[in-house]
Amino acid sequence: MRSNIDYSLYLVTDRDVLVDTDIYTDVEEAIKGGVTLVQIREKNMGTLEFYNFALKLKIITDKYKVPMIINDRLDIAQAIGAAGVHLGQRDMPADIARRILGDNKIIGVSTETLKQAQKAERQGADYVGVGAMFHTTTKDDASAVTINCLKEIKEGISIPVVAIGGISEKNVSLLRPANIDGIAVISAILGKKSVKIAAEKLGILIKL
Ligand code: TZP
Ligand code: MG
Repeated sequence: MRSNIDYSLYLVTDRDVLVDTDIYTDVEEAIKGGVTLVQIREKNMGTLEFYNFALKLKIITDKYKVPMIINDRLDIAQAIGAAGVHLGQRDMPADIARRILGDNKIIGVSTETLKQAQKAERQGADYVGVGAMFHTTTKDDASAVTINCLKEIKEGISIPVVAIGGISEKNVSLLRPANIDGIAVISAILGKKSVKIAAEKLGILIKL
């Protein structure tokens, strides 16, 4: 359980959407552009590769004092001393993850309904991710969540709510009625030629 975490501009990694540079440069540029939290999400990496990858990225996030969260893999999070984990509905249950990781780690859970979000909160999650809000090509199995449902989730739980899925500078303002705590993006930052400028632009838009 960690409070005082800034969820406002949450970057999730995916090496497949990068334009020219490498992920290390891009994550650093994104942080310079204002990203407040980074999640390492790698679906097709063996343990050793994932461990080395996350360790290298943590040097960058530590340099800027930005918390780094690992998708799914509690063991990798523990091994590198990450700030926490992000869990899907088919990953380790949040209460078990809490028992393993202790109270000082951030635990986030992906949710699509109020029921799932309430369960995550009961199980000790620090925040929920909600989506996909808009069409996304970055995750094949993401289902659609309406702005109304996002609002209902925000009003129905007390932990922070982060929207995800297809969020870009063009549609981010549509989320405003839900009064959420942050947006999580992959392609709207990492898919852009200037990652830093993309992060800066989104950072301005979320404050409007
Ligand atoms: N979970 C729900 S949608 C999504 C994840 C990880 C992908 C978000 O990627 P993008 O590029 O910001 O749409
Ligand atoms: Mg997962």
